[in-house]
Amino acid sequence: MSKYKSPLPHLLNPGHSACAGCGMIIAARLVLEAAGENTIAANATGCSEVTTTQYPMSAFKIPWIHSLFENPASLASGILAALRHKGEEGKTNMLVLGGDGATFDIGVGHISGAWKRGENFLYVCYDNEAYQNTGYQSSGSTPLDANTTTTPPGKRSSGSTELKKDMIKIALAHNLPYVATANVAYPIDLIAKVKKALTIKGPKYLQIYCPCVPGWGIEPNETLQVARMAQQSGFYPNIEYVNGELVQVQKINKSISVEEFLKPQKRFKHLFKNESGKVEIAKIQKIADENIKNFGLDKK
Ligand SMILES: Cc1ncc(C[n+]2csc(CCOP(=O)(O)OP(=O)(O)O)c2C)c(N)n1
Ligand SMILES: [Mg+2]
Repeated sequence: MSKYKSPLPHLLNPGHSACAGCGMIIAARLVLEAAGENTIAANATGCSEVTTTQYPMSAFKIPWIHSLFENPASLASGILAALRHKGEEGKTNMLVLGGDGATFDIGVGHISGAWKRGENFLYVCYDNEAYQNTGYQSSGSTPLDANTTTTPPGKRSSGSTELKKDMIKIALAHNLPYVATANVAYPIDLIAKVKKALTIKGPKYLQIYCPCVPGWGIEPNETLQVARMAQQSGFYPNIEYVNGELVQVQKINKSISVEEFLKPQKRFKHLFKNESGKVEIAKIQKIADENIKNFGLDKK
C-alpha cells in the first residue's frame, strides 16, 4: 500500500459505490480537494450522484445538492442568488458537477442560459463519453465508431456514426473567461486548473477525460493508462483558454498512434476485425492529427 499522503483535504469519503478504477470518482475527488472545504456542489443525475449519495448517506464532506439530470446549472444560479441575498457573494466556491450526457445534451439549454447571465460558478463535466449510469447509451460526447448499447456495430455501421460534439467550442462561443480540458491521468495539471479557475470571477468550464471501466470495456487497472494514451495520441488534447485565448497546451511527450489507444478498449474491438475497421481507424487518426496540428501538440 502506498505511503503517499495527499497534502490536500479529503472531501469525498471512501464507501461510495463507484466501480473499481472509475475515472469519474478520481476526477471528483481531485476537483473537491482542489476546491477545498469552502465549496458548495450542485450535482446532475448520473454516476457521480448515484454512486456517492445512496439515501440516507453521502460521501461528500461539503454541502452538496442533487438536482434533475438537466438543471444543476440553474440550481447553482439559485444558490448564488441566495448567497448574494445574504451578503455572502464571492465568499464560497460554487461547483457544478455533471456527466457528458447532462452537459453536452440534456442540460445544455440551462448551462447556456447560466453562462449567458455570467453566473459565478465552475462547471465541471466529467466526460466518460456516454450515458454510462443507465447502461452505456451514446451521448453527444460519444466518439466516432464507439460501440455503445444504442450504437452497436453491425452490417450497416461500425459503432457510432456521429462525431463527438465540440463542447469546448460551445463554451468558447459564450465568451467564458475560463475554458479548459483536463485528464485524470494528469492530476497535478487537473488540480492546478481547478484552483486557477476558482480565482476567476464569472462562469468557468472544465471538461475532464474520465475512462469508464464497464462502458469502455477496460480493466480497472487500465484507467489511467488509457486516459494517458488519449493525450499521447492527440485524441483528447489537454488545453486551456483564458478570456478566449489559448494559453496552455500539454505537448505530447511520447507520441503514439490512435490504434494503440483504441486497442485495449472493447468499445472499439470491432475495428480490429476486418479491412473496413482499418478505414475507420484511419478516420479517427485523422481527427487526432488535426488536433495535433490545430493545437500545436507536437513537441518538435
Ligand atoms: C430527464 C431525464 N431523462 C433521463 C434520465 C435517466 N438518466 C439518469 S442518469 C442518465 C445518464 C447520465 O449520463 P451522463 O450525464 O453522461 O453521466 P454518467 O452516467 O455517464 O456518469 C440518464 C439517461 C433522467 N434521470 N432524467
Ligand atoms: Mg457520461
